[in-house]
Amino acid sequence: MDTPRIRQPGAADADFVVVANRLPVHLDSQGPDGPRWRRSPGGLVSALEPILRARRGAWAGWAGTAAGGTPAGLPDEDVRLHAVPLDETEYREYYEGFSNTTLWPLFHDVVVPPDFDRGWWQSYQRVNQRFARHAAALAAPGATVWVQDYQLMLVPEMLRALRPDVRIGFFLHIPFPPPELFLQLPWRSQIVDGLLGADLIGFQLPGGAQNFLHLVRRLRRAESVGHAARSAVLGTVRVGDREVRVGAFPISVDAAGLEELAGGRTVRERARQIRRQLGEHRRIMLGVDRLDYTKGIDQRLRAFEGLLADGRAAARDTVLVQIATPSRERVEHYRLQRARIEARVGHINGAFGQVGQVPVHYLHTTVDRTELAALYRAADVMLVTPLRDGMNLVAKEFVAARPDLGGALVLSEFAGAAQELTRALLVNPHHLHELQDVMATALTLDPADGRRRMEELRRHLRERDVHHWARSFLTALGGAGHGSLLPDTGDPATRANVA
Ligand code: ADQ
Repeated sequence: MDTPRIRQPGAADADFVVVANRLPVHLDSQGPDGPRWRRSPGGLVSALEPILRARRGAWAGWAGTAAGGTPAGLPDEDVRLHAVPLDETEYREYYEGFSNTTLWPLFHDVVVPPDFDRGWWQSYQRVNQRFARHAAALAAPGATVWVQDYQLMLVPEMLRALRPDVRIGFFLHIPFPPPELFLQLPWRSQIVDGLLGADLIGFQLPGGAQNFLHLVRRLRRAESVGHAARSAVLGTVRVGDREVRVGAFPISVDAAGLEELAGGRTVRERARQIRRQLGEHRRIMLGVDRLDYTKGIDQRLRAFEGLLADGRAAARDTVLVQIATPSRERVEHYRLQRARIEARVGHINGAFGQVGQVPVHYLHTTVDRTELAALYRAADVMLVTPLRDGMNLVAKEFVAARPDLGGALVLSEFAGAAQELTRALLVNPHHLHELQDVMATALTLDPADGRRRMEELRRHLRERDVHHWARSFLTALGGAGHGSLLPDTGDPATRANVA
């Protein structure tokens, strides 16, 4: 799937349909024969690709191109991609507006205040309806459709109205907030009804699933909610004659793939080169994030500045490398956040650097997988300090990329990953002094202790990788009486989670 094709609407013949805001490809270049597409990196596509291939699968999503964007293309024999068009206004209102200026901050503890705008909501409804129509047109009779994330929370109900024969799963990648926050949303009942169109609603953490069940109890009759403490499924909701299952399925990374990449010669050499470039004798702290106000980049920089100020770190012996992927750049809070971060980097380097030796290396860019793996391998301390995060894959990627058992992971308690990666150095990033202390501890961690911690983290990740995640969700969605969606691979997840 290196140069994937995007197909036009065709026959309803897919047994397994993934519906996500984005297709797992991006436009590489415009050649004489039309657009060339490149596969976008990401765990979701690696996890789902084998299933898409085995089960006559299709993936429906926006292709990421501007107005009218349905790129031409022919069916791809292996993985069929199907573009859902969005125009510029819809991108602004449905994506940047309702998804990322209303839902994103509301679901992340209101780190910044969400905006509620009726026009954006109408656009969100229209676009969700379009995604539902496209999914309905792709799905074979009795197919399974897996809808992804907060941009598409109305799709399950809309799709069910169009195609009552299909089985529908929904997975939320971001946190689900406590009811008292969610209830601020003017369109709260519609969103809940939208989700309840699914047969299985998956959250990252049990806490998110419980928040949702509490909310349903408040908004609908209490007796509609039942308990089902079976494997990952934590509760059920009765909707008419249907039963909707609600559970927790923590997402993960392709641990084996990353380990292989990180253990390879190219990555090891590049990691050595990075260390040489930054100064052999210096300790390297690393941050890798989308430039998002939920990721706690500013807090991390402030904490590092404090360590430089009180002498627990100095530019000559410590360097912080912060890689920040450009993200949602037209949304106001993202612009403000970028300005704040860049001003702070400038301030720190101005105050504590000297010619040829700055304490912070800040790159506002996306790096490729090899470079990312090399950075993970070069780091002495990985800083993952979000104020709130559904899971955080960077933390898991770092662990997967350290077969040498080196490196210390500083991890926010407010990242979903903290519930599994309990042997990391856990920290409350809202508490500046604690963050400084934990960063200082990480810089001086006893190597034997560090290796023991890393060993345990890696053991967990080997069992709970992204393939385990996809299998456990799809097995739970398959449910009793419908037969499993997956062949029995011997993975315990396939056997354990049949509800
Ligand atoms: P994100 O908020 O995007 O995901 P995260 O889970 O950390 O956050 O995933 C980011 C991905 O982008 C990682 O795979 C990382 O390697 C990559 N990345 C980040 N910065 C990069 C850079 N500069 N260059 C290259 N790659 C970079 C949402 C939720 C998370 C949840 C995931 C998956 O917000 O909580 O873990 O979905 O469910």
